[in-house]
Amino acid sequence: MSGLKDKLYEKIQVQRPKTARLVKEFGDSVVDQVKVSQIIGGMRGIKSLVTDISYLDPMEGIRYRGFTLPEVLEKLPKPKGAEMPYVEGLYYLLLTGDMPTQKEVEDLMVDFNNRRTIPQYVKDVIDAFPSESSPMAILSAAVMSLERESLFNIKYKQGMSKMDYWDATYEDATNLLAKMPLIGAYIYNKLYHPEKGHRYADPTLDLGANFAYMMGKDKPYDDVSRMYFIIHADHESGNVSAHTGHLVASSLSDVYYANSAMINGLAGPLHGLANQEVLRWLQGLREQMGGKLPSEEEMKKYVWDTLNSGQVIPGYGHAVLRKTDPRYSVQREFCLKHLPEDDLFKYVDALYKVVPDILREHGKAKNPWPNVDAQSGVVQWHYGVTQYDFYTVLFAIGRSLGVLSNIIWDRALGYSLERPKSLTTKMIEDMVHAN
Ligand code: HAX
Repeated sequence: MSGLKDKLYEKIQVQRPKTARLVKEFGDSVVDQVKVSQIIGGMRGIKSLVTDISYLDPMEGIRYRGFTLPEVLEKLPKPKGAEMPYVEGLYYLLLTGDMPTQKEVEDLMVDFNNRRTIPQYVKDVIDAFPSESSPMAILSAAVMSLERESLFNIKYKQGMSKMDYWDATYEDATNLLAKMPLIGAYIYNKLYHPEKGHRYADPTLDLGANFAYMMGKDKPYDDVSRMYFIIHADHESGNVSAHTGHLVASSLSDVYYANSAMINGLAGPLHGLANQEVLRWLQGLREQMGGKLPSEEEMKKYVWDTLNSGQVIPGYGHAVLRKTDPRYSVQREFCLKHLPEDDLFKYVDALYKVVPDILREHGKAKNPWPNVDAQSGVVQWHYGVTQYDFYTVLFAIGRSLGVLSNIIWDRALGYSLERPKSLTTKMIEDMVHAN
């Protein structure tokens, strides 16, 4: 057992009786009421999921295990000379709630590195896709092809005890997490740089640095990758990607099925695809402007034209947040430090000055402030990842950390198969008219 797995098992033993007691002694206590607008409006805000891994406060933004993003970035151990922490350390924190020591993270890094080879058949699956395919579709299929490796499946068929589900799930999840960045880099090189070929992983490098190496990118792209994977890791459980992963896993489908489904949910333009939509939209503006920075009036006109044509402003608004997303702010600070003169960064900055007021005047969006996606494409573009179709793949690699950590805990605490109840429209009409 790695140190992380021992620690996780200790935490599971402490948590199991708490969850069991809640159900046994307080199972009938009421936590929330449901309105018709919530049922028809995508179950918005209904308190019906439980996770201890992260919590999203509408005004403050995300906390991982009680830590804000700046705290996570400051307190997690870092590789020597790096500005951003080990991604492996975040997995430790998400799973256990404890900040790991340098030694604990370095041990975990070795464990990850031992798990990260991708089998040839996965490369064959990726290579079989035509080059104009969506990288998200390829990623989902590549993860799916790995399903035959699932230890959970093998052990389940052998009659594994429910108490051990978490263990096999931990093994599957950690194997998959270690491989995700390699799969991502393989897809990138196949689609966008076939002339360069593929690099083998460097066993001396941590997850973020090895990803940068396999992408063919120099420093500080290792720090960009670490930052990117860490800030995208989790956003509590109700967002489409996290919820999809949890839902699929609730039927005891293994993590390969669940994470592939999570990737498919992330690929929608209202969710993870928004980061590439921002870049596509900004490039449209840049073309209109012949490359020059628009004046405030020109910027306002472009925003209004988008709204008046019935489209949303990508990268703005949020289902839960009601202030600027701290994931946006973390990246903005990175940009101010490393690329203040970047052309696109100036566009994003100029947008920040006009969009919130316009959205308020437009009067629809409940949150006029930018979300994570408004800023993330700019950082990638600056370091030469200009193929914006790929950005959601990067998001998916990060999001896998949170989704898979949650699934391990779902199994440890024996969370049930999800099965909400549906009604017909007529039934709802009858209910409201009867009141
Ligand atoms: N531009 C224009 N209109 C917007 C808007 C925006 N950025 N954000 C919300 N609205 C509109 C909605 O479309 C909705 O209009 P209708 O009443 O006509 O349907 C209205 O304002 C109320 O929406 P809301 O309650 O404020 O927001 P929702 O919870 O329904 O949706 C979204 C949240 C993130 C989907 C929404 O704000 C949006 O479409 N934003 C742009 C796309 C985007 O940036 N998505 C990424 C979000 C972060 C994320 O999950 N990343 O993965």
